[in-house]
Order: sequence, then structure tokens, then C-alpha cells
Amino acid sequence: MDVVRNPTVHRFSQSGRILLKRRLSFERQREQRQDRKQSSARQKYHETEELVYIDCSEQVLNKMIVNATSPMVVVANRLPFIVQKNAETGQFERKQCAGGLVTAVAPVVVETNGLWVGWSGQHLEDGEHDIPEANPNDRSPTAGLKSRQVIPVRLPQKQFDDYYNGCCNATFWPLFHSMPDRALFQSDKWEAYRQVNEHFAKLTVEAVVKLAETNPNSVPLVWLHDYHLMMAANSIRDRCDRLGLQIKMAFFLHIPFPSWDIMRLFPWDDELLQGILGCDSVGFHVEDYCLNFIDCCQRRLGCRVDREQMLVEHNGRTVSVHPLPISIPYDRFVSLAEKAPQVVKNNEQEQLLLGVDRLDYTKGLVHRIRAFETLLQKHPEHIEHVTFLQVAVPSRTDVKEYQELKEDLDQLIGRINGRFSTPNWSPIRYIYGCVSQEQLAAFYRDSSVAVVTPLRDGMNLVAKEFVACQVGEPGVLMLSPFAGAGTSMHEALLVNPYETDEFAEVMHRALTMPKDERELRMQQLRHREREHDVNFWLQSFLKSVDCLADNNLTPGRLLPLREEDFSQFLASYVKESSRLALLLDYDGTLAPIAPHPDLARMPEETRRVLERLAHMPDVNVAIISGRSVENVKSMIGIEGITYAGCHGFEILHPDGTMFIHPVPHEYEVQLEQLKKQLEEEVCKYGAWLEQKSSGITFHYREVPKDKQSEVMTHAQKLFQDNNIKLHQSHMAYEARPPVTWDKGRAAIYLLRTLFGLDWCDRVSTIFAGDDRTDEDAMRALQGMAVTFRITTLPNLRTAATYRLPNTDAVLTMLKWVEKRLSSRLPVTNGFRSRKTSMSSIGNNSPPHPPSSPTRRSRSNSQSPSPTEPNKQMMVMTDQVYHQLISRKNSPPRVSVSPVNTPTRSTV
Ligand code: ADQ
Repeated sequence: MDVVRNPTVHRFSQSGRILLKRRLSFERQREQRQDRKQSSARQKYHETEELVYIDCSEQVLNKMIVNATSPMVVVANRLPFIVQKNAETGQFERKQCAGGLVTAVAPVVVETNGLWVGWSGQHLEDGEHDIPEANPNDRSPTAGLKSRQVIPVRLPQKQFDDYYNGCCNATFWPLFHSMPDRALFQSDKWEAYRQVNEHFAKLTVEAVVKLAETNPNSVPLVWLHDYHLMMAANSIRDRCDRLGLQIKMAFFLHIPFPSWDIMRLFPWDDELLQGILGCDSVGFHVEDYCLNFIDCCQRRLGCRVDREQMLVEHNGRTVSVHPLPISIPYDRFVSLAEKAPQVVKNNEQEQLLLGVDRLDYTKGLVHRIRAFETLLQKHPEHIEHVTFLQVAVPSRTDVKEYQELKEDLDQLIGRINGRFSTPNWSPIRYIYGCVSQEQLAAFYRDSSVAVVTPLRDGMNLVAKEFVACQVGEPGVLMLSPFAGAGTSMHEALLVNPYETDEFAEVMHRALTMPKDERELRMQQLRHREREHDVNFWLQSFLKSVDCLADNNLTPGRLLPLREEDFSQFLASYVKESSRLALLLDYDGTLAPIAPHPDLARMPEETRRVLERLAHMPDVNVAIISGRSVENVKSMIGIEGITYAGCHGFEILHPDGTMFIHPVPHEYEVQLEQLKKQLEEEVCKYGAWLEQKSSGITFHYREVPKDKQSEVMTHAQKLFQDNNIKLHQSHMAYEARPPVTWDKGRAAIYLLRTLFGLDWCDRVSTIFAGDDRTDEDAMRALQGMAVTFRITTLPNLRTAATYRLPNTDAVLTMLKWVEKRLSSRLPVTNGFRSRKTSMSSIGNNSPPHPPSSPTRRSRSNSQSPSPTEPNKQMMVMTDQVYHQLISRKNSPPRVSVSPVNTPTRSTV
């Protein structure tokens, strides 16, 4: 064996401090050194980062033929290089990064003349400067990337720190690696994350605009990377839509995607999932992560999903999910391993166990070293014959947790070396630093066993690099099943890093494995990695987004929403025999939103289904709308159902009894004044006022776009001048009485009135609504009803159990309910078989007796007609409400006031 001078490896003393620099040798390094005296083979690294920065002259260019059909905009936290000031020349220059992402993706950006958006390593405070061009000697994958193809993200240092350290690394990194105890949930850091993602989105759209200028006929592919950018997609989509720019958008996560049990710990999980769903296509390393994601979408957002085809429907769009196991430039590692100088060993028989990792708590370094200690203890025959070589790249060194990990590891290694070292041998060699890929290839090749045992890891490229470099005597790969690589590298020896004794036994087995078994296993592993290299990963990705030339991908589609789909939402809740309450909003829920409320018509089919449901025994239908009660009743025109108007301020039961919530006199006076001013001053350009008994709605939907801002500002001012709170509705401003009454309280009141105090135990309740006012009901009914929010908003927080895309979906839901209850006979005498209402409340009688039509009114003996309802009115105060809500076993007694109550007018 040739011995070459000078490379250094740090060895630890008993106290854990680096004591001596030991010489390792590499065959060709000497010659190379002579050639490049100035450029040290030992690379400098950027300490706080997970990326490894290398000397670009050492890179072997990875030539790939990509065949992509779309120009690509890659958006990643970092640029594929960082920009640093050369201390000697004062010039800014590129410092190259190694890593799968850069190696795989940079050539496509170069080839498609695309763009790369990312942080340059400089903050806003560092001042503006141009991105330098590549050095003429640069042979790295980014050498062909011109500075005009790079869009640097510059942010204030504090904001970047909150986003990067405060949220990405302190929250998502531990959480997604299933270590929730380490995760911090801080709203200000989450806010910084959202803002920074918004900034990335803005710059990405600038990149798309730039591409559209030079290449107007192509549809660019925007590819977002990793957990740093999970909230950018919707903003990119929205901005591009507004500019009329077409794009395709994909997201790839490099770390694991956790299960629902873990994901739900994140307080803003719904927003995060919707953020990712803003893309057309979402990629994870392995199928398990895909299924976790699909599961979370279904369980948290109520999305329709197809696990077979891996599709998620959200916001009327179908998002496809793909397992895309990342890999390495296999041939490059082979060629590095073929040329790399030999690693010097203590003696010819010495076997090396190798660990190569970023110094991160997910990588399980401490567990691994402990297992090695157990090996030496249990199998002393390995003493002086086996050495553990651990190479650890410093990572996030400014974070306390990482500093502590380093200290723990230093101490552990020091203790073990102290315990087992002999005059000629120390059990652990520890390199705390970055080594060149050439050196790494030598370590990989000359080690007997690679110990790749993270506690959790998205994929783990080290396992693959080791296999690629096994060009000589075959070694053994030990692999954690908790790394993504563990799912495909079957011939590795799988070991649970938490099980120390077993871990040590597997090490022993690996060290003593017969050659024929090693050969067989390594051959299979190498074959797979050669086939499925990084180029294969990229091609698979391009195929998945239909951006590969000669690719005839038929995009996966979920079947249109069918009645059967509601079984998954409702089957366990609504039984054939259930007593059912259907509480429905009108505009945007039963009837599509129209330019004018008079035009918002419910489809005839919906009307018929609703009517049939209303006539089924033990089914109560109530409409809770923002319209006035007469208006909503006339729009729907079905007898036998309850109508609640003005967001529940007025409730008209089928028997004609009427509930009206009182409003303060002062508000009525202010409202009159506001009404007058709005009519006189801003009801122009198509803006108009809708009168309601307890409020008004000022509509500006029909105002031409260029006049909208003027009209809106003026109307807002009038609301403010009159001291009336403005409630935003669909292109409208509403004035509502300043009392604590909303659709939520009205819904509960209604259910109490209809079914009694214990309604929740006896009635299955479904609520559906489409706007903010419906959220009050969704919140109030949480856990006591199945609620649906009808929405097409891409990222919406809702208290609803599920989301539906449109009014057609509501009709489908109603049809499912009808089918489910279809064995019931309709009520034929024109009145519902079970009917309770306000009229029963004054009685001491139970709330649900089979009632006859004569019970419709206590105070009015005349039969009610639809146009002239039985105007029995109840005054609702907070005290009465609480009495109604809190009393458990007997129906409440409440006072019923006469129709002509002085507080307000009635219908
Ligand atoms: P990482 O967590 O960084 O990547 P890994 O996949 O193992 O983990 O990649 C580490 C890279 O750094 C390898 O290419 C390795 O060669 C290099 N490296 C490690 N130690 C080094 C050293 N001392 N000197 C020089 N180079 C060193 C994240 C996810 C992974 C996922 C990748 C890619 O956490 O799960 O596999 O992204 O998607």
C-alpha cells in the first residue's frame, strides 16, 4: 500500500478534545497538490448550512440529456451557489455547493434556459450587488448558469432568521422528522415564514414574466423545493392568473412527510396543507410520505382523494401526488471511486466502519457510537481490528441544540476512546469537518461497513453514494428502516438505531459476513442504484408533470363527485333511521352566486330534492340566510321548512310562529341615517342597497372595476361616520345589529327549539354554508354536527368538517341524504309529522310530541298562510338565550311578546 503524506484526521483524546492530527494518505493527492498548491483539497464549508460547499475545480461535470419540454423556474431556499466576497480581491464570486438537488436540477435550468430563484447568502443590509458570472475554470453543474438566469432573494436579516431558523429549522425540521418534542410553534415565526414565502412568490412571478417575454409560446414549469417553501404556490398561481400567465407548478419535499398524528400538532396545519395543494403536482421520496400527505388532506381538509391513483381534489382542482425517490449521480461516484487514493489503515486487516453525516440530531450519531461501544464490549475480538471512522459536517452551528449535540458526541467519543484505546489503536476516528467528494469516495470504497442509521431521514444519499463507490472488495451497508432509502435498498442489513444490543449484533454480523453474501447483496444494491440514478429521478419528475418530450401521460383524474362519495363523510353519522336536521345557507350554497340577489335562483332539481326531504318524517330543513326572511322564503318557496333571515335575527317556523331578535333603538336610528346617506351619495355606477328588517346590505358587485375603489372607500367612510360596524360579504358591505347574535347562535337556538334541550344526543345535524357568516354556525356546531363549507378559495381557514367546491356538490350531498333516507314515506297531509316550533316553547310539554296542525299557534287561532305568517314573536335576550341553551332536562319557559313590540318593526 502506498503511503501518502499529509491529510489530517482529528483523533480524540480521553477528554474528548482534539489532541493530535493524524496523517492519512491518498495516492494521487500528492500529485494533485503539487499542481494546485493554492487550492486546498480540504474544503471550506459554510458552517450554518446543510449544504456542502466545494471547490468547483474538483467537480466532475455530470452531463445529462434532459429533454424537458418546458423552461424551468427552480425555486429553492438557496441558489445553487452562494455569493461571497473574496477577501483578497474584494470581488464577489460564486462558491459552489454539492448535493443532489444542484447536481440534478442545475443542468435542466441551463438546458431549458430557465431561471433559479433563491437566497444568495447575502442579506438586504449587505447592499445590492450583481450576481457574478461563473469562473472560466468552473466545471460544476452550475457553470453554464448565467447570472441573468439567477434571481437572488434578499431579505432583512431578522426576517430571514425568523423564517429560516425560527420556523423552518425550529418547527418543520423536527416536526417532519417525527420529533415533535423538539418542535417550537411560534406564531411570529410562522408569520415570518408566510411573508418570506410571499416574497419568494413575487420573485418567482417576475421570473415567469421574464420567461414569457423571451419565450411567449411556452408554459414554464415552476418547481418549488423543500420545506422552506410550502406556502408560496397559491400566491404564485394567483399572481400569474391575474397577469394571464399560464404555468405548471410542482413541489418536491426532500424530508419525510409525517403522519396525520404528527401533522395535526402544527397549529396552522390546514393552511400549510392548502399551501402545498396550490401546486399541480406534489412529489415525495417514497410512497409512505405520499400516503401520509393524502391522509392529512382528507382528514384535515376533508378533500376527496384517490389513494390508488394518488390524487387529491381541492378547490375544484385535482393535485397529483408522486413518489419520486431522489438519487445520486451514480457514474460520477463510480469514476471518483475508481481514481481516489487509498485510505491508510493501521494494518492490512483493519476493517473500517464508516459514518458520514451532517451533524444533526436526526442522523442518530450518538445511538450509533453507543452501539459501537456495545460491540467492542460484547465482541472484544474486534479490538485493534476494527475502527469506526465518523465524518460529520458541521451544521447549523449557531443553534444551541446543535452545539449541545456536538458536545455530547465529543464527550461520548472521548470516553469510548479512553476506555478501549491501546498504544497502537484508537477505536474511533472522528473528522468534524467537510471532506472533498474525492476523499469521501475513497472512504466509501475502502470501508468494510457503512453505518447509515438515522433516526429519521427523507431519503439519505450517503447510503447510495457508498454503494456506488463499492468498486473493489464488496462491503456491507447497514441501513435504518427510518430512512427513505430503507424502503428500496432491501439487500442492506436493516437495523433499528434505538435497539442498541441488536444494533451491535448487526455490526458484528456485517463485519463477519462471508464474501459471497457480501458480493450478492452489493451487486443487487449497485444494480438498482445504477438504474435509478439522479437522472432517472429527474426524468421521472418531468414525466410526472408531463414535461418530458415523447411522454404521453394521461393525467390522473378523480371521477366527478358522485352521491356515493358522501358515504365517506356521512354514512356513519346519518343512518336510515336517524332523525335529521338540515341547516342550509341559500346564496352560494343552494343557489350559485349571481350578479344580483334576485337572479340567484336555486336549480329546479335542488328545489325538488329539498321539497321531498322537507316532507320526510323526522327530517327538518331550515334555511339560514343573510336575506330577509320574506325574501329567502319567496326565493325558495317550499312549505314545511323553517326560514331564518337576516343571519338568524328573524326565524319563521312552518307553523307560522316567528322569532325576532330585538335590536337597540340607537342602532335603528344610526341605520336610518346610514341608509339615507348611502342612497344619496354612493348608490351610483350600479351600487345599490338591499333593505332588511334588521340591517342593510350595500352591494357593489355591478360597479365597474375602475369605479369600485371610489365607491368602496366612500361607503366605508359612511359606515364609520355613523358608528356602524361594517361586515364584509360577497362584494357587499353589511350593517348588522350590534348584538351578540349570529348564525351560530341562531342555529343552536333553532335546533333547541325544534328538538329540545338534548337535540345533540338525538339528532344528526348537517350544516352547509359558503361564507364568513356561516363560519359562526360551523364553529358553534363543531363536534355536534357535520358541517360543509362551500368554497373555491385556495387557502382558507374554516371550522367546517369538510369543504365542497360548489352548489352542484351541495345538490349531490342532498341527493345522497335523500337516498339514504329513502325508505321513509313522505308526509302527505301537507304538514310535517314531527313538528315543533316556537309554539311549543311556552308550553311545559315535551319538545317533540307528534303534533297536529292545530298546535301551530298558541296565540293566533287563524290558519297561517305563507304570505301572512303567524306573527308570534319572542324577544331574545342574552339571559333568555343562556336559559335556553344551558337548561338540560326540561323545555325552557320563555316570554313571548306581542307582535307590535316597540323595539323594531316586524314582518
Ligand atoms: P441531508 O439531510 O443533507 O439531505 P443526505 O441525503 O444524507 O442528507 O445528504 C448529505 C450529503 O452531504 C451527501 O451527498 C454527502 O455526501 C454529503 N456529506 C455528508 N457529510 C459530508 C462531509 N463530511 N463532507 C462532505 N460531504 C458530506 C436532505 C434530506 C435527505 C435527502 C436529501 C436529498 O434530509 O433525507 O436524502 O436532502 O433529498
